[in-house]
Amino acid sequence: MTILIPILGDQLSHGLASLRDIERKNAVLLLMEVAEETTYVRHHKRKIALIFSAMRHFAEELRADGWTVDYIRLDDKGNSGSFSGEVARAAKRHRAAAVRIVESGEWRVKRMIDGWEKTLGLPVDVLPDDRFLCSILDFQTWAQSRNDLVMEFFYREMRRKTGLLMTADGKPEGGKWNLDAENRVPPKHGLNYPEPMHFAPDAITTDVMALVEDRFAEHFGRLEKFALPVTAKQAQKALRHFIRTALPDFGTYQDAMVTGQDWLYHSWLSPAMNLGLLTPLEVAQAAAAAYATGDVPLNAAEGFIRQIIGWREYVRGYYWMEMPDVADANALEATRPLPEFYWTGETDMLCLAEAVRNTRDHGYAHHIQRLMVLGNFAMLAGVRPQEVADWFLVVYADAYEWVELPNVIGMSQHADGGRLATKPYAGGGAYINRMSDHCGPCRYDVKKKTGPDACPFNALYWDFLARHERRFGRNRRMMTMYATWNRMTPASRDAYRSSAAAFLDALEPAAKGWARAE
Ligand code: FAD
Ligand code: DLZ
Ligand code: SF4
Repeated sequence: MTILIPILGDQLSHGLASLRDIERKNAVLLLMEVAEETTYVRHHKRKIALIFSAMRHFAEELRADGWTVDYIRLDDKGNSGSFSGEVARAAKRHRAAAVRIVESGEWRVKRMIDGWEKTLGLPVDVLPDDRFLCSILDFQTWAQSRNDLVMEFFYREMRRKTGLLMTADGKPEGGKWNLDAENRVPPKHGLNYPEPMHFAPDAITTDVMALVEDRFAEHFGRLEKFALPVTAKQAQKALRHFIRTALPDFGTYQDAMVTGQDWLYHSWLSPAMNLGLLTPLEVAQAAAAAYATGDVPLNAAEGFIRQIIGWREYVRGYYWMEMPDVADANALEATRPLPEFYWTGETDMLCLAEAVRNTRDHGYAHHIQRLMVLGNFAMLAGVRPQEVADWFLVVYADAYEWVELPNVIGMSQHADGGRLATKPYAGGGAYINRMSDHCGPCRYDVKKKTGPDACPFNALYWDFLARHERRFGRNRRMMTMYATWNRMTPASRDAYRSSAAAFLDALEPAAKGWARAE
């Protein structure tokens, strides 16, 4: 009796639940390169190359390990172009008696899988994805036991559950759960920024890059100098390299932005983790071990581990709890189209131009560029959150909807009405100036408040607060800002609002077709 085991492109883990407790001779593993997944949004070229290369490498490793693997390439004759089509063809080809699959990372794909029992006429066993530390059910149980969804409390539960950075008597290492007060220092001159480990493309990656250049030439992004890890072994090397060279300063400079420094002290491990080449637990454990041996300070280890066992698990739980409605959420009723410069990088605002360049070149921008530059601008400008979400899903090599959507809709656009974040992540030019070196050479003056030469973030910030005073005016965390706004003279308030309006009127909307084919 043959069991067909489809393995999706972000399930490239040897410890995957569907590969456990099964006789190899009874199983056929199916990996599928399908057109629908590459173009339902028109992903960054680097992301497609990464996924195909990692899938092809993983298939080779599985074969070497004694599994029977059926690998469908994008250009194979008869490729139906969809997961459902390929599973149906493979079920027939192998006379499968049943299908076994690990739950998908995306709602869209879950809906496809939910239909398979009926369309295939076979039993379909869907297993929980236990590469995550918190199951979908456990997150919902935690959420139902609370009035709000504050991440910090979820994170403490995860520290207790994993025992990471915990003392023998169940207390947080160093006496505090969260050491952010020691982090987020502005960049200084003379810092040495480490580079992430680069992996030269081998024959498999080179083939895939040629395929991507040929088939997806019109997609956003650059493929040159592709250097991402595409196997678990490479990803483990990248992890060790990060822990040695960058983690010690990760916490301190977590929010810094420096022109031409594309990674600073960040790990760039999200693509490997999200594909399954690294598990979150092994990454967090490696950081905790470096703290235990005295190689990294506590503020760095704690800050990094919090992102992984805290934020990463939290947004995944939030996604499955809030879908599908959250995808359409638009609490701030934002309707503006995404500006064209998100695709071209052609803007005089240097912070934004630099974030888009980074994104185009590497399929990467670090968290503060995503949140406080790209996301912040879109929210202040009132861009429709679904256009922002499409952009973020297209442009990052680590973007899968389960992690991208909560970060965009919840964290950066406040479009869920504050379910994920109690206060919008809004900031004016002063924040960007403090945390970066972008403002000095920018054509706009960050110190000017209004007028054509003033930093646009300044007027947009106050205009945003004014537009949403009914919603945020009583928010305890925003009262000081509203008190400042209300102390201004009517003439000052008008100057902010007309400066913002003039700037927004001149914004060129993005041409259609960048994110989704027309
Ligand atoms: P590091 O700074 O080295 O952090 C370590 C790890 O922590 C990351 O690799 C990631 O796995 C995890 N992490 C950190 N912050 C978050 C977070 N907010 N949510 C989930 N995991 C987190 N991350 C994605 O993996 N995919 C996305 O599509 C994505 N979209 C985002 C969109 C917006 C608007 C924002 C504000 C954040 C988004 N993030 C996303 C979260 C975060 O920005 C990236 O995980 C991080 O920049 C990846 O780079 P890194 O590996 O160098 O991270
Ligand atoms: C993002 C992506 C792309 C571009 N291509 C494929 C593919 O051809 N085959 C595949 O198995 N997965 C691909 N993926 C990932 C999926 O779109 C999807 O994000 C995950 O399977 C999560 O459900
Ligand atoms: Fe960005 Fe304003 Fe600074 Fe220019 S002045 S880099 S637009 S924050």
